[in-house]
Amino acid sequence: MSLTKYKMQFIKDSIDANALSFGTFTLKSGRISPYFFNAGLFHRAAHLRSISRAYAHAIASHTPALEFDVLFGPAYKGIPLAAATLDKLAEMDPARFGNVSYSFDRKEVKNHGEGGSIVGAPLKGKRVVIIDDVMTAGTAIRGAIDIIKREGGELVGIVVSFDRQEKTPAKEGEDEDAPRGSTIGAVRKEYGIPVLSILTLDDILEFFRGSGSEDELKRLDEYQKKYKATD
Ligand code: OMP
Repeated sequence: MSLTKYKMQFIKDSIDANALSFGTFTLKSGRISPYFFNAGLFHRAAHLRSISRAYAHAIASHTPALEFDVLFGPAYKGIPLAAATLDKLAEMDPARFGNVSYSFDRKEVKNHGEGGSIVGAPLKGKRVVIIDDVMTAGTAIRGAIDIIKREGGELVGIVVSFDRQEKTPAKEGEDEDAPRGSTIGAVRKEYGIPVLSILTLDDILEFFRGSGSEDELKRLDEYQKKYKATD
């Protein structure tokens, strides 16, 4: 397996934006990780262009083709991602994506003016793809799925920027070291939909294998051996 040109470029841009950083990080799960991916750091124009292009590429190149009407970006982090990615999709393939819409939720429901909790395209009866940053425990994604259900939309896919490929933390009484699946895998099975990601930890390992950064590679490799999910 070799990294595609667009994955290579996105890894380089992620390091340049400091969105992919190496050191010692405590995760939401309490695990101590030698790396962290922070999609919020793609705020410079050139970086926003890079991440939205990478999302658009992941969506457009998925097989079988992902057919959808609305790209839904949950507040707050998903909002600029949805708008910028849809713009890139329409630029890449106007015939296929020119009529797709975006929307997002309000954190506080507005009961004056136009009212409601969705801004942008209504979701009722629409095929919806969720765009989000990183899925760890899946809390944010499950919140977005509830919104789509409540609004009468049909969830057909999810796209995230980074898949850490980690097993879920052990539940009470479970052995932490026992093999387990990932949250992304669980969401795929539960909803029967594709969950795409621009990059995975495997991609980062491959990148370092090719670049001779032995120290990073060793730490990442050890971490992956310890926490890699079965799916
Ligand atoms: P869920 O909404 O529970 O899936 O968690 C997503 C959160 O994981 C993000 O909002 C971050 O706080 C966190 N996170 C990252 O963004 N990047 C990482 O590389 C690792 C984590 C994490 O804490 O696991």
